[in-house]
Amino acid sequence: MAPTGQQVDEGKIQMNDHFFQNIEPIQYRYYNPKQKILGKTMEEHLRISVCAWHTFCWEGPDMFGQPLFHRPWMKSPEEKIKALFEFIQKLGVKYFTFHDVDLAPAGVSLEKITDLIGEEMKRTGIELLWGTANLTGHPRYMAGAMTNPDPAVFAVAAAQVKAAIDATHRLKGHNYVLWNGRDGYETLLNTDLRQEMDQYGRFLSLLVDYKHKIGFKGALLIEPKPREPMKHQYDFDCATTSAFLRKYGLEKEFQFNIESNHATLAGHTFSHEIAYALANDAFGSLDANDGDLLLGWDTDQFPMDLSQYTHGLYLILQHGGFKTGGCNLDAKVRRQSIDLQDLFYGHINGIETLAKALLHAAALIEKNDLQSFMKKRYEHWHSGLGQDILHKKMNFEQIANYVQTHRLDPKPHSGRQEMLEGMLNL
Ligand code: XUL
Ligand code: CO
Repeated sequence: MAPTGQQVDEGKIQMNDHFFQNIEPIQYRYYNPKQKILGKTMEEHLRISVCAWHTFCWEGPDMFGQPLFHRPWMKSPEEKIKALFEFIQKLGVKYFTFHDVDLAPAGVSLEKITDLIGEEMKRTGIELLWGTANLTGHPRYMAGAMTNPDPAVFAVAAAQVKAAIDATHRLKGHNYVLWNGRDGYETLLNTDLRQEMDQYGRFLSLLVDYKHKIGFKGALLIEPKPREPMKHQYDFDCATTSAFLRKYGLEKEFQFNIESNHATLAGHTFSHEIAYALANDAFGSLDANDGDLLLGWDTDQFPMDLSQYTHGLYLILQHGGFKTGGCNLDAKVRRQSIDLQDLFYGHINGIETLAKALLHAAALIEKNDLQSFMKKRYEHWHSGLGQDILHKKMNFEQIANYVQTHRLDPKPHSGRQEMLEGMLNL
């Protein structure tokens, strides 16, 4: 059994500098992990995590250009793991996330790699926010993993996810994530939509059964994304995925991992997706990044949009904050940022944005102006007519009679959007 971060004695944490020897542990302007805000430390609120795939695995190719990041750790999984943990220690955050293939590519035993990761977790005190399986890269998944027309591909995907959740469980991961980028379709001319949705539903039920069987205590999260690489996705956004989960009776078993850039690709704001998940008791975690609204794809930039994160964290804090989830920096440097120090600038910017947004969001909660405006706006639903309607004491005819007998002629009220925007930003 691999040891994990939770058992670490903080006094025994060692720094093993190798790849980033000339970089001192980062001191931030806003991120102060031990600072208390609304009864919890910043570290406990934000639960910031660094992902293994972008910085440690991605070599920087694009549609027209070759790979150009030749990082010193890319030669072996062992070096990647070393670099990942050294980097996170320099940043001074507490969590990481990984896909099976990030650290255990084809031909490398995930079990052996899990042992190695466990040793690094023990040495550093860093914990696993979530693990996942990459079900998009391998050619066998060309026509989807669980929604593939061939049941043999479904079976291989099931075996892969079983191994990935086993590894996540051994490493005491706080969540297990599914993002199934090819489980959608390009054309209905070759796609049986009902059949594919039934397959996907079946796969998720199998995963739920297995999770309970092994006693995995973390949450199962789905990460909606509307397109890219496929044109239509079965998990387009939180609302579409909620309907899908309800159809298969799975809505109590999954929460959402909401990614800012995925929300905007779906034509929503990040706050909309967060609010929708919270309103349906399905909020789990965040993949914190920014998209470029002028480009039509998932650019995964470091989070810099302060007002978007202020609003998002304000909504989350109002609902009691993160439980098993956190803020995973699912972000990468631009292709021209070729130096190792650029990796630090990107992550530092993201962490500072989250910290500053948390401070703003907490100040908004303390001031209470936005909440009291909202409360007042709906106050009539909390007594008399409003309560009678909501609690089924009136039918359509009785409501119509009420309108007549009370000569109801409601007057419009300002929504005060500009005043509220000022409260959020100033
Ligand atoms: C893809 C994406 C993934 C998931 C994990 O757009 O965001 O990296 O976060 O599979
Ligand atoms: Co993501």
